[in-house]
Amino acid sequence: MKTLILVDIQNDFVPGGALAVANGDEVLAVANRLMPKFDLVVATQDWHPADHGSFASQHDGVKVGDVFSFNGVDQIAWPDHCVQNSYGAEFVAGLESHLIDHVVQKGTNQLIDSYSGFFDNDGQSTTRLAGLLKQHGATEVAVMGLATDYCVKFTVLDAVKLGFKTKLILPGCRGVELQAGDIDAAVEQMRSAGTAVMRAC
Ligand code: VGL
Ligand code: ZN
Repeated sequence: MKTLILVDIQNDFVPGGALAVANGDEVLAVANRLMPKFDLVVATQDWHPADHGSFASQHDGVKVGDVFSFNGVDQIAWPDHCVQNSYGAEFVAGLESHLIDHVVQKGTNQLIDSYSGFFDNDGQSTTRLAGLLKQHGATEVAVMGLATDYCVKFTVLDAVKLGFKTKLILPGCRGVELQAGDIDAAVEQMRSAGTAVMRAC
């Protein structure tokens, strides 16, 4: 069972979006080319309530990019993005979404962010992703999407922790790079955790 996980290929993460990742739209062609080669395609969708606690707009004195403590977890303050049922939360037009078998939404709890497709950032609650993969008998996953240094990284690290043989498809990823070097550091972290890093595909 070859499984592809597409992470957060949504309007808000591509140029023009609320949390635009530089060249984020370039992952579309890679996703479209790879989907037909996999038996199972699962896409994650960042899916926040309008008053989500990761939004700087919800906190007095907090600006976008600040790190603040949110219910005991360090949280980066983001611009409002991927609000449920908004255009920004939709998959990018041009993504061949009829080839997606399952969509897993995350970040739905107002009180905690969820970068990983598997767990919320406090590691407490799970999405249905792990169960879905097990139900399909998946033991290996390939991961690509947005953003390399946040949702892709945490999804990959959790996949490894859960025992999936995990590949990172680097040409299908683009990152936020809040600080210079964040993307390279994220790739190195994934590699040293046991992820095979594919630099071509
Ligand atoms: C993401 C920041 C906030 C991502 C989601 O998809 O990488 N980053 N929410
Ligand atoms: Zn988010």
